[in-house]
Amino acid sequence: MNNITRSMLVALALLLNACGSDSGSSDNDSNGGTGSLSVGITDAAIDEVSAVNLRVLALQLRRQNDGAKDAIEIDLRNPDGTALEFNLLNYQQGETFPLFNDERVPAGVYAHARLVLEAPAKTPVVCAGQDPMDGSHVVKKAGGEVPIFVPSGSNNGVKLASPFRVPRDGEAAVVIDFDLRQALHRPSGQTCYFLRPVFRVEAVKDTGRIVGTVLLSMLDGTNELCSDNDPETGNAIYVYREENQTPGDIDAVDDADDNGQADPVATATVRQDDVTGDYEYVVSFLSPGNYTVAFTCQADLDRIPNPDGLTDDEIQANDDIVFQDPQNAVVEAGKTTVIPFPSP
Ligand SMILES: [Ca+2]
Ligand SMILES: [Ca+2]
Ligand SMILES: [Ca+2]
Ligand SMILES: [Ca+2]
Repeated sequence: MNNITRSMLVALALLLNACGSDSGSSDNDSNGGTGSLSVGITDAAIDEVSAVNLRVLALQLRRQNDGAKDAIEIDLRNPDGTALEFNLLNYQQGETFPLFNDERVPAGVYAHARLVLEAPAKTPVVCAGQDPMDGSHVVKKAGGEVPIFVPSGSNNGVKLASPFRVPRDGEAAVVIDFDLRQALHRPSGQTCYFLRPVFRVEAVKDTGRIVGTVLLSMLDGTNELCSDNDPETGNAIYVYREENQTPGDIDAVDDADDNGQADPVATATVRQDDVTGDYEYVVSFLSPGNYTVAFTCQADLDRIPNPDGLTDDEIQANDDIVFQDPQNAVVEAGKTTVIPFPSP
């Protein structure tokens, strides 16, 4: 099958090396020295685009205890000053694009990250009139390039659920997992694709993955739980932190106000293997722990929140999509956990 419907996992691999020590007065990494950092990027999927060409200018990182200090900025532009451009869709299913390697950064625990993208339009209207080639843009399957708009309110970066440490005189490799299913959408009535900063940053050596197959009868419409009878569309695996969670959609409603439904921490597109014909998924770069994993063949009906929406419904994007066969999964560092659908 086409490889466009697969999960777009954009891993931004970041390798950090800490070095030196300027004060030596504390064993707290935040108080001196640097380390080496390397970062790669990977992603998860949407069905209607054939390329998501991000132009990245910089990565900003903030340590846990830095308070109001300026973020540490790593310039990612090419030597000629142009943005670093790559197609996120080329880095999926555990593949990563190296953003940089062995960059010297202050040692410490990093808890906040922001990717600075080239996306010049300040409003959706300006974006609609912009030449797509002037910044980050998508290429539609149906043909044509469309600019990417980054709403100002969603340009503040993300607080990391799994802060990572760059040891003094040591090194760290992290991956930025950009979940496009949760990040990229085109609100109704809009020309541009909107990009929310929905990504995770994980220390590569401390992560594991979940893989599995999905039986054809769960996704071809025969069980009447799918959005259509096309086995190529709308199929995704949603992953939730902690076991025994009630699977929920991608929305801006907290669990407690959402009938106890959890919000996914990661998603992966189910795709057909060209050789075996099996429908498969891979969720990479998960920190160790307990998870709930569920399948849906209605992912195409799952809207994502639009903070600039005109109605509460658009802002929250709370959708009642059907999940099949939620199962618990344990992830261990360096290991692969196999979760087939249906459960054995
Ligand atoms: Ca379908
Ligand atoms: Ca929710
Ligand atoms: Ca939704
Ligand atoms: Ca919900």
